[in-house]
Amino acid sequence: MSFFPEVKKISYEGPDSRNPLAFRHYNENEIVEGKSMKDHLRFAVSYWHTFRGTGNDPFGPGCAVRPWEDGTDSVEMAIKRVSVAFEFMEKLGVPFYCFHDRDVAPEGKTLAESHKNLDAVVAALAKEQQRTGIHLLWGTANLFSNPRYVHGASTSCNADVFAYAACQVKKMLEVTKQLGGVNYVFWGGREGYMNLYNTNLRRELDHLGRFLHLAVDYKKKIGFTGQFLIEPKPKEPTTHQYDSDTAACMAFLRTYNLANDFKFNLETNHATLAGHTMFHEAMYASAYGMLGSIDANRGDLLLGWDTDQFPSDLYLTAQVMWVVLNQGGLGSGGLNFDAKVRRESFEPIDLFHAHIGAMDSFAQGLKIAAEIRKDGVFKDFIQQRYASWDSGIGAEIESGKATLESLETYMLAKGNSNANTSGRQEMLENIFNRYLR
Ligand code: XUL
Ligand code: CO
Repeated sequence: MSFFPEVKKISYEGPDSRNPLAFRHYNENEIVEGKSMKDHLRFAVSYWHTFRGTGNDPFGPGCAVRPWEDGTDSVEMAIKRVSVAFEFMEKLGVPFYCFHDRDVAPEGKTLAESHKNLDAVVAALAKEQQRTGIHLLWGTANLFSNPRYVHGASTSCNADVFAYAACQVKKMLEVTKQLGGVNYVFWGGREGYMNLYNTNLRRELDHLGRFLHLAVDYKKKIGFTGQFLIEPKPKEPTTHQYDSDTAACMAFLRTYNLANDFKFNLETNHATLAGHTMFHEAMYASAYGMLGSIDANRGDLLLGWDTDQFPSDLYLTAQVMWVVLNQGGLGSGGLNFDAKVRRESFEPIDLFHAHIGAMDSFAQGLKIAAEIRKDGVFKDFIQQRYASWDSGIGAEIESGKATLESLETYMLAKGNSNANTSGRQEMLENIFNRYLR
């Protein structure tokens, strides 16, 4: 039985194609810098948006047309949905997917019942992974939807809630390992506060640190070798999330002695909500060897919330891929489309249009970034810009040899500093535009 009978496997037709159900840039076997596009980009579909999204918003209920849904939240429906998901992903040609425990299976009345429901659906996921060769990029636990998480999960004022959340993570670590997942994501759902009058901030952060340590310990115990990823987000649903941006998360991870066990899963719309560009967040994480994976989406710059739109901006994709190529790839990470079709795009075929466009945007961004790297324009400029640090006084400062006294002796003898040179920002922006074609 087919759920998308009108769609054949999406193929690459080249930049001149006018077929909206074809790739114009994503050619999975095309080699860029010695590696296939498929291996560079490691695209993943998000189960929650693509197979559980209904198009509901604060002003109205869901309106998405999904003919396969029977209106129940049963295990049978969940298993049928697995077939829908894998047919979609196979036709799209993505190598990976990602899910939360509660995306794939209904929550039961007790923890035991929830585990049982999940096991039943995981068996179906394993079978489909086997059949299609599609892999799990990462698993995660939904520690934010159930009303028990109203005050947070590991940062809840209620210790029982911490315990329940820990059980969900334990189970999802086992499931992710069982399905061969190559990463595990922690997004701090409601780990933050709405109001400081009722919040013991230090105690909550200590609990978050404790929670992540328990996960690291269990990961080692069961021999799960996937990479742990933390996903920063500054606000929404809480006023202030503890994992607000890359720099704040790094301070947190270092404070709680977790920096060696985590990398980042950076999401574009979270970066913009934090008042940064994704370019900044990616560069910051990469500079410290911490850029592990990406939730590839975008926000609407005129709206102040997490709109989770599909990426289509070539500046964004080229900048991100430039950072990724410069660090030698994403390792076990990938580009997960944590993105949802607009409420107005309610037909199943819109799911294809959205993913095709996003994959093409990143494939084009990859090609642009590779061209820029081939010519070495920015690299050479930056190297030249910092040349004063390569020898003489600059090298003495960097190596730790210089003291305030030695710097004074140096400058008293010299009299004044060397003249500065221009940063050439506009010229460099013009050069970047040269590659956008
Ligand atoms: C929420 C968000 C999550 C995480 C996984 O804004 O991005 O979907 O990616 O929990
Ligand atoms: Co995300």
